[in-house]
Amino acid sequence: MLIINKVIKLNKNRVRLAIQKSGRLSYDSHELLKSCGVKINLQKSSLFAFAENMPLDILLVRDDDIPGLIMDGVVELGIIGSNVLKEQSLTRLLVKESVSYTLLHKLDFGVCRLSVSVPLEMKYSGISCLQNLRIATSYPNLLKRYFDKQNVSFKPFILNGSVEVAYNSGLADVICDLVSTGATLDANGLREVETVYHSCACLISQKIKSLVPEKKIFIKKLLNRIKGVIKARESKYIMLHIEKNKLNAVTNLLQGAERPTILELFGNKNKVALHMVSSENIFWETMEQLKLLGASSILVLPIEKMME
Ligand code: PRT
Ligand code: ZN
Repeated sequence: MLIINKVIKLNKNRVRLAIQKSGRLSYDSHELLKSCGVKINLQKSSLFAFAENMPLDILLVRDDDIPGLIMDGVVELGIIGSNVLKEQSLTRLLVKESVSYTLLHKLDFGVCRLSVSVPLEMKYSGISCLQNLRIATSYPNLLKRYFDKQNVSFKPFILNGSVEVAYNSGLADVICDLVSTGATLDANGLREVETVYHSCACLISQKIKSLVPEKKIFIKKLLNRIKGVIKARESKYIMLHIEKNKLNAVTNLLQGAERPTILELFGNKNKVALHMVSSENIFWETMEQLKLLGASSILVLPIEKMME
């Protein structure tokens, strides 16, 4: 904390961004910043880093600390899983602490769901099967909100890690934990029955109104770059040759960010070249359908940057 305070004092005029130091969100957070042109200079302490080319300081912390750092006004920006953000917001409301932040943008990583999972052998016909059971979780508030809505009561058993082993070790009847591929549940003989919350990483800030104009301007610029990076990652540039009378069929198949560009082909009056930015990823199935329509020379290229 001493070092954090020192950084904050030294860089009062710079925007401070908190990201996870090491964990599932760290790599993607660093990559996102790099793609936005932020040149990060990692300090020896590795508790903070600064951008060489922008007024931005980066604090590397545990993910659980990020909502508090934002809401208590220590940093202006944070990248955090919405599961942690929501859970901590509910805790703060319970103890009558203020909950204040602005959600700037949902990010395209850290995607997971908070689910209730039961043993494979358990017969399950609906949430009432969970009435009064002991549920192991690190997210008691999100779980309670979900159960309250359905008028079902349960006994929370709070664990801060290794929730998936709670059933096999006899600590709980069922569990409520984050799931992404489902492999951990499989390995522990459990299956998902209720999705309590859908989560992804988010860029949040202090209440945007409370920031000084210079910081607001910088945050807006960074946000536009982040939006551009995410949009580019979701989009593809497509080029193909097609007969003129098949153009409508082709454009119906491709979700375009904008209208396609059509170019005449040299020495062939019936065919054209079509260039377009697709706002969706192009899968092999789509390429096969294009081929069936008579398209040839189909190229799908990644887009590095995009600005609308
Ligand atoms: O040390 P620090 O406190 O910073 O990190 P942490 O250990 O608390 O969190 P970490 O790094 O494990 O996760 C950070 C964030 O990543 C979470 O808060 C989520 O927003 C997001 N995330 C995305 C996940 C997962 N996917 C995920 N699968 N967090 C955890 N898991 C775990 C889950 O708890 C279970 O143990 O992975 C296992 C299940 O994965 P599958 O693929 O087998 O289903
Ligand atoms: Zn954590």
